[in-house]
Amino acid sequence: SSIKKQLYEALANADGNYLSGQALANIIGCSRTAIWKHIEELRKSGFELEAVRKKGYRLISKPAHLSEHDILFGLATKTIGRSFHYYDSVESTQTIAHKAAREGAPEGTVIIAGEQTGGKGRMSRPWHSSKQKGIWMSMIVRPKLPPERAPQFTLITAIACARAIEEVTGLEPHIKWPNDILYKGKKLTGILTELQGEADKVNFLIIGIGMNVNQTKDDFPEEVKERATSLEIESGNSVSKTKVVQNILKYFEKYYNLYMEKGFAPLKIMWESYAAGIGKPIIARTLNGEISGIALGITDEGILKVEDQDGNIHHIYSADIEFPS
Ligand code: BTX
Repeated sequence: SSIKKQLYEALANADGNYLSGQALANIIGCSRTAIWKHIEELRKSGFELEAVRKKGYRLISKPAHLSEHDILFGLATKTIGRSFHYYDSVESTQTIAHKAAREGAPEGTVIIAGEQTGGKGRMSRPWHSSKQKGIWMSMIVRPKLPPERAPQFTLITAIACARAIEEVTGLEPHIKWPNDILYKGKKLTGILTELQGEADKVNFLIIGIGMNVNQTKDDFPEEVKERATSLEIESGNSVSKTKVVQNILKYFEKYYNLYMEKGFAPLKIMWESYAAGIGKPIIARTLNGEISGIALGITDEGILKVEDQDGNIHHIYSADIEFPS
């Protein structure tokens, strides 16, 4: 909230000196009760604050991890991320976002967590979300569109993530249809788009992004160690999660607006510039079986086209893709 942000600014500007509740109330223009309440809020977000009778409040340290404040300070968006909730530890940011959306959370609301104890991928597969090492977040959007357009949001989000990675680290990632971002074939990021809608319209989408940022190889569990990587492993430096989040939100807003205005065509071109495996042999595992062939590209709807060895062209709506070696 804006009181919380102003409170943080006032305490940060005080340079470790005490400010009384009344002084803070005067600076911000609110009641002392509101100050007290927002001091508690700051504590919950990981700020260490000292309260001394007759002296007031003093900022001892701000959280070393992602914080709403740091993210909001440098955020260049109009709607995406303007409503923002950080949690230290949750089961899954998707679950929290679904609940918030049902309760009316506005377009662009972002839920972000330091750690997920039950992070999930597609088809209820686990998503490892180790503490403070990555970006675990969900965005709520409410586009006025029919539900069949929802899968395109996975592709739009992938472009935004790839762009943000490039901008912050200089690495050049690839997108593997539909929902993975890879670097040298290893998984950096997974995207999970969930839909709440009716037959003819989307009520809301929850777009989950799990991005590995500062893990070392040993931070990954055995089952994914060989197939996963992080920005730190690939760039050789520790990477600011705050900056990456700010950039994901910035590019997502930009591409989302472009999409609502001009449709998927301009995004398709961008998507193709990042795509891995187009023109190459792939195996697509769908719920109805396996299709092997050459990936031709995507349609204007974002559907994958694969040509099998008999020359039949298959339209694939959802699958796990493997690049045979
Ligand atoms: P997916 O089904 O395409 O990928 C899941 C698979 O990826 C797992 O079965 C495992 O093999 C592998 N995997 C698990 N964790 C990691 C990891 N940290 N890095 C690389 N590979 C891994 C991908 O689903 C979609 C993931 C979305 C995650 C976000 S995090 C914020 C939001 N909350 C939530 O619970 N999910 C989303």
